[in-house]
Amino acid sequence: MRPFGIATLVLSLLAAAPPVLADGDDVVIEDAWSRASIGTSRPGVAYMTLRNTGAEPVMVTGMRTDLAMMPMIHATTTDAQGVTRMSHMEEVEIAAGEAVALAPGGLHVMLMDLQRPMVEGESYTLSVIFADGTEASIQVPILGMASRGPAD
Ligand SMILES: [Cu+2]
Repeated sequence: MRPFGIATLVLSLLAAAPPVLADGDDVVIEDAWSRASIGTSRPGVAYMTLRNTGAEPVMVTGMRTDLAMMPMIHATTTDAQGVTRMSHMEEVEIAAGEAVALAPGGLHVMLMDLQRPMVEGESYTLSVIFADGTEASIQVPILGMASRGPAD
C-alpha cells in the first residue's frame, strides 16, 4: 500500500498554515522627502515615516537607489557635551503597529556618493530593503535646500 495517507496529511497541514506575507507588504511609507544638494561632493539626505501595519515586527536592513552608490541609515545622537554624531545603523526594527520616523535631528537616510545633483522639484526612486529580502520602492520628492519637511 502506498502512503497516500501521510502525503495527504502533510498537504493539509501546509494548506492550513497562514499565508506568509513579505515584510514590505506590511509597511506603509509616508511623507518621504529629500533636500536639494549643492552638487555631488556632499552626501544627500532623505526622510520618511515607516509604519508597520502588520502583527509582527519588521526589520529594515538598508536602502537602495541609483541616485547614490551608498545609501545608509544613520542615527544622530547628541551627547551631554552637546557634541552631535552620526552612526551607521545596520538595521532598524519597526514594532508591530508602530511607526519609525526618519526626520531632521534623528534617524535619516544618508545618500553617500551621489551620482547626480539633487535638484529641487525633481524626484527619485528609493527602495527600502527588509530583512526577508523584499523591497518597497517609493518616489521621493526633492524639496528646497532650507526645507524642514513636506509641510513647509
Ligand atoms: Cu548621516
